[in-house]
Amino acid sequence: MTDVRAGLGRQSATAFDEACRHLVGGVNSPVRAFGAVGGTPVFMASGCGSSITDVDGRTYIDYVGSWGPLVLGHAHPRVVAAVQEAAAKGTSFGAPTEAESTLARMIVERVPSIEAVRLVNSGTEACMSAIRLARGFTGRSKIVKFAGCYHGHVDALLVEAGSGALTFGTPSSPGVTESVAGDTLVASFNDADAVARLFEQVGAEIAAMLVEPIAGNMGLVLPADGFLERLRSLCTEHGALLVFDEVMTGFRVAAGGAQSLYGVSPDVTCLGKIVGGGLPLAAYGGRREVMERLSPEGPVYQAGTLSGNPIATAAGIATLSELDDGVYATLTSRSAILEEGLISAARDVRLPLQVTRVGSMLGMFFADGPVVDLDSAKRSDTRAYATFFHAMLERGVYLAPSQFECAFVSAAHTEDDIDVTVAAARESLAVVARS
Ligand code: KE4
Repeated sequence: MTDVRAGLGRQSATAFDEACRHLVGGVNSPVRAFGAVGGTPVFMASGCGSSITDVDGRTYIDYVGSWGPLVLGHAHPRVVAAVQEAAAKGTSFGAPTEAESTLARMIVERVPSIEAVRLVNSGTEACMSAIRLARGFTGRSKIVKFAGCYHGHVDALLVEAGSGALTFGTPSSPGVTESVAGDTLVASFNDADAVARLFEQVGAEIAAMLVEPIAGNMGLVLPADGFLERLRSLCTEHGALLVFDEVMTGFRVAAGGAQSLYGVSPDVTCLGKIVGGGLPLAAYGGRREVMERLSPEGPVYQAGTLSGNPIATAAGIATLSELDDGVYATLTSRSAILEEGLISAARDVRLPLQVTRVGSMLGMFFADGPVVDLDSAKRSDTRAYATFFHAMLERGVYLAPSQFECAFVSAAHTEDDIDVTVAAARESLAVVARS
């Protein structure tokens, strides 16, 4: 029987009280506050390989991995050494460095659709800049996004489907103006016909379509056969740019990202998470004809004090350097064992659990039928997920504190980690079944 830890650690509770004194909500990113699963957030103190340790000294097998960046696991020796060596030479210059060129070359070598790239500091910044670039390149204003896809806290993308046939966006957050949201059209993921209708109606005004090629922010939702190919052809036909947001999938599902798995080339790709090795670094890149519209070559402005920061580029270079075919094969095989274990455990307690997986990204929906878009994702039993989350936490397994996120397996997760996780899931699913 896995040791079931009673309740929350005392030190985490104290740390949360202290954090709430000066940090809004006690956190620096909302999902960390455990709002979706209830309870008080666990404060972490350190990580090593596949495990993470909280301020009470409790250690967990970590499937959050900082929301994706830690594909090598925590504190990988090569990444730590690279960061230490870079830091000792100075933390920032605000001037070009050779490391930025090295990382740019590594990105171009791995992602064939990218001929030129710009390094930035977050996925949000990459997506925000890609939109501006697309509008500058096409001279058009409208952006198409998909319900349930998340691209960071960009005003133009904090938009949900409005009413009415044209699905003009309405703000999904106060502070986003109607005029900004009005330039964003929202379609349903995997509904290519709805996108075709949008193009029929306002195609000449559409600058770009932005999509997570594998959606990871409504849980893990795979593109239907032909969906991405259809988006590609619609954008080509109407002169809009196809932008793949591969902040999560880039270097995660394959060296060349989702676009290499599905054989669909976007005009621009947004990257983040893994490309920075756990440090604040992201990127966007694409066809040179598009990218050269960016300042200083072109008129589309985008800048950043810490863009291409030497410490972050060192972490990114060290991380990408470790990711060879053998690592991807191991990531996939270990993740497949976990997927099968979860499916089998849910079947044994007759719980409706949909498990989705691409490479080392997994999703779990407590839902009766397949999840193909936001509406079907929302039919999941989020209370069941919350119960599962806490039961797993008590058994030493740290999952995303939200049903609408993904689990990530790292190269540091051993077969034993997977076995322990499946055993904990078997017990935790029994808890859900009894609740
Ligand atoms: P950041 O600005 O958080 O670096 O990246 C935004 C972003 C853009 N595109 C995709 C596909 C993303 O998944 C993200 C950020 N992902 C979330 C987790 N699903 C970050 C976690 C958080 O917000 O704290």
